[in-house]
Amino acid sequence: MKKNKSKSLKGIVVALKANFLIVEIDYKDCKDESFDKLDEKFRLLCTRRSKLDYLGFFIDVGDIVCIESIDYKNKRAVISEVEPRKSFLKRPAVANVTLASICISVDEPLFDIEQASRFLLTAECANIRPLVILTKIDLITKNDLILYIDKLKSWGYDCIPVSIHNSQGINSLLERFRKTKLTVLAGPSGVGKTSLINHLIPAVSLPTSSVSKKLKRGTHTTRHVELFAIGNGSLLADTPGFNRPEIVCEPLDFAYLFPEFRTQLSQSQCKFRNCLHRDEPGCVINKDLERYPFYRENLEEMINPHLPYQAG
Ligand SMILES: Nc1nc2c(ncn2[C@@H]2O[C@H](COP(=O)(O)OP(=O)(O)OP(=O)(O)O)[C@@H](O)[C@H]2O)c(=O)[nH]1
Ligand SMILES: [Mg+2]
Ligand SMILES: [Zn+2]
Repeated sequence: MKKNKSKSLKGIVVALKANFLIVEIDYKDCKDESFDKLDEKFRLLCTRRSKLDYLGFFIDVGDIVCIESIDYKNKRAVISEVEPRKSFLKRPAVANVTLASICISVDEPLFDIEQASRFLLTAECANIRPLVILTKIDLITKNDLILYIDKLKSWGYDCIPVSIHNSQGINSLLERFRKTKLTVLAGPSGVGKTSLINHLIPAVSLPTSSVSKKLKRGTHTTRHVELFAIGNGSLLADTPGFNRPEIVCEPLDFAYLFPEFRTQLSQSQCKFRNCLHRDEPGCVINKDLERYPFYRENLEEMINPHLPYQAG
C-alpha cells in the first residue's frame, strides 16, 4: 500500500463527522494506484488544509473537493481545494443540490400550510425548484388525498404521493431520483424522510422513530446530513428535520418566491414598480388565494420585525 502524495483526486463530501469530513471517490479515478481491490466507490476520512480556513472556505456536504496525501490503507486524505458551488441550500446545509424534495406528511404530523410553505420558500430562496413528496398517504382516504393534491396544485406545485406501508409512489420516486444528480430530502421531523431512504435503498438501515403520541410531532431522530448512492451515479441526502425554517428575503422579492403569485406577475404588471401587494391601487395579485394571508403576515414581519401583524 502506497501513500499517494503527488496526485490529487476529486470527490464529494458525503458527511461531516466532528472535525472530519467524509469524502467519497470513484474507484475508477484511481485505478492505476497499487492498492487492493476496492468497491466501486469508497469513502475516506479527511481533514482540510489550514489554508482553506484562512481563506474562509466553509465546506459542507455536497461540496466537490480535491484531495491529496491519500492513504488508501487507512482510508485517510487531506482536502486541498473546494470547487465553486452551483447551488447552496442553507438549512439543511447542502451544496450543489439539484432537487429539493420537500417531504410533508398528510398526517402524523398533520399537514400544516405555514410549515409546508416555509420549507418550499427555503428552496425557492436558494433558486432550487422544489418537488413536494406527500408522505404517509396510507393514513388518509383517497378523497382527502385529492384535496391535498389540488391544494398543492393551486400553489403551483406538483407532488408525488407516497407510502412506505403500501409502496405507493415509490417507483416513480426512485425513477425521479435516479435522473437527478443530488436530491435532498428536507421537511419537518417525523414526516418519514429516513424511512423513505431505508425503503428506497435496501442496503441502508438508518434509525427512525415514531412520532410522539402526545404532540403528534417527530422526535428529531436524524442528527446529521448524509448522502447515499441511489444508483445511476445519483445521490440522495437524508437531513435532520426541523419545524420552522426562517425566511430571509427582501420584501420586494418575497412575492416572487410563490409560484402562484409569480404566474400573475408574469401575466400583468402592478401599477407601481415597488408594489408590495398589500393595499396598493392597481395591484394585480389576487388576495383570495389560499396563501395570501401567509404572504401578508410574513411580509409585515419582514418590514416591521418587532410589531405583531394584525389582519384588518
Ligand atoms: N403510516 C406511515 N408511517 C410512516 C410512513 N413513513 C414513515 N412512517 C413512520 O413515521 C415515523 C417517523 O419516521 P422517520 O423516518 O424517523 O421520520 P424523519 O422525517 O426521518 O424524522 P427526523 O429524523 O426526526 O427528521 C416512523 O415511526 C415511521 O415508521 C408511511 O408511509 N406511513
Ligand atoms: Mg430522519
Ligand atoms: Zn402588487
